[in-house]
Amino acid sequence: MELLKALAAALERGDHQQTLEITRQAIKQEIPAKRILDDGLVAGMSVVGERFGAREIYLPDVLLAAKAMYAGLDQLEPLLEAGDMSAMGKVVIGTVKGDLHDLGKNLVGIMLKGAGFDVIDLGKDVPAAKFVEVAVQEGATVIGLSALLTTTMPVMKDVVDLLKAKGLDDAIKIIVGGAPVTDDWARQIGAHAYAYDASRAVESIRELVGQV
Ligand code: B1M
Repeated sequence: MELLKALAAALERGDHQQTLEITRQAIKQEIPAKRILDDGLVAGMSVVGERFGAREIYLPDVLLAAKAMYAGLDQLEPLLEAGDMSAMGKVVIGTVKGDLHDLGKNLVGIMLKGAGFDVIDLGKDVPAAKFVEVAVQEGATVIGLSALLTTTMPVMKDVVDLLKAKGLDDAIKIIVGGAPVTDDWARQIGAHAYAYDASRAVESIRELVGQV
């Protein structure tokens, strides 16, 4: 659809004003929020990632694209959150220590809230011990870890190991995700689940909550 292509293009240019306006237009035209997200904002950000990886654009461009993505996400958030609000359980989420990428983690949080979960978002650059400490304090049954850098993925294993050392890995389940994270990695470090994207994270977390 032309409008969503224009949205992706505005995000690629890092034009937050246009991203905001086109997102509003798309909402007005009653295009489903999930579609605006996937075919507009996320599609644009994928191109930004490829171009950054190929050194065609640089960090300031990526920062502008992230700012634009937040402008669009702000508009979509109430629609994505407008799901079934019955309490499904408590989930602690965050991006692991050393990692400042939080767009994907925030999306997971938005979708979880929409599905009726109580979400405690610890933000980004979160030390391993903090995840376990807050989950215990708050009586959460799931910890969701996000990592976007290969160098920060090992922090996920630290959280799993810490939970095991405290004998809590039956009571609290860990799900991992983020662009470089795979199902194999999740198995290798002993996490209970892996999800490729935010929608699948919600499905997996529903299953994990059922296991506790
Ligand atoms: Co950075 N960055 N970045 N970056 N950045 C990547 C990740 C990179 C792949 C780009 C590239 O080279 N092609 C590369 C990593 C290479 C690697 O490790 N192999 C990279 C790099 C190198 C860096 C810096 C080191 C650059 C530098 O300083 N020289 C630096 C590191 C800073 C740090 O963290 N310490 C850096 C910085 C940044 C910005 C701050 C500029 C910005 C982040 C802004 C922000 O998040 N607030 C940024 C961005 C935007 C990106 C790319 C372009 C886009 C990431 C993104 O937001 N995607 C990224 C390229 C890419 O991923 N292709 C890149 C959109 C988002 C919706 O998707 O986060 O993947 P994503 O989330 C998805 C799924 O992964 C999944 O669900 C979401 C979709 O539904 N998911 C989960 C995520 N978490 C989940 C958790 C779950 C389940 C699913 O369960 C709990």
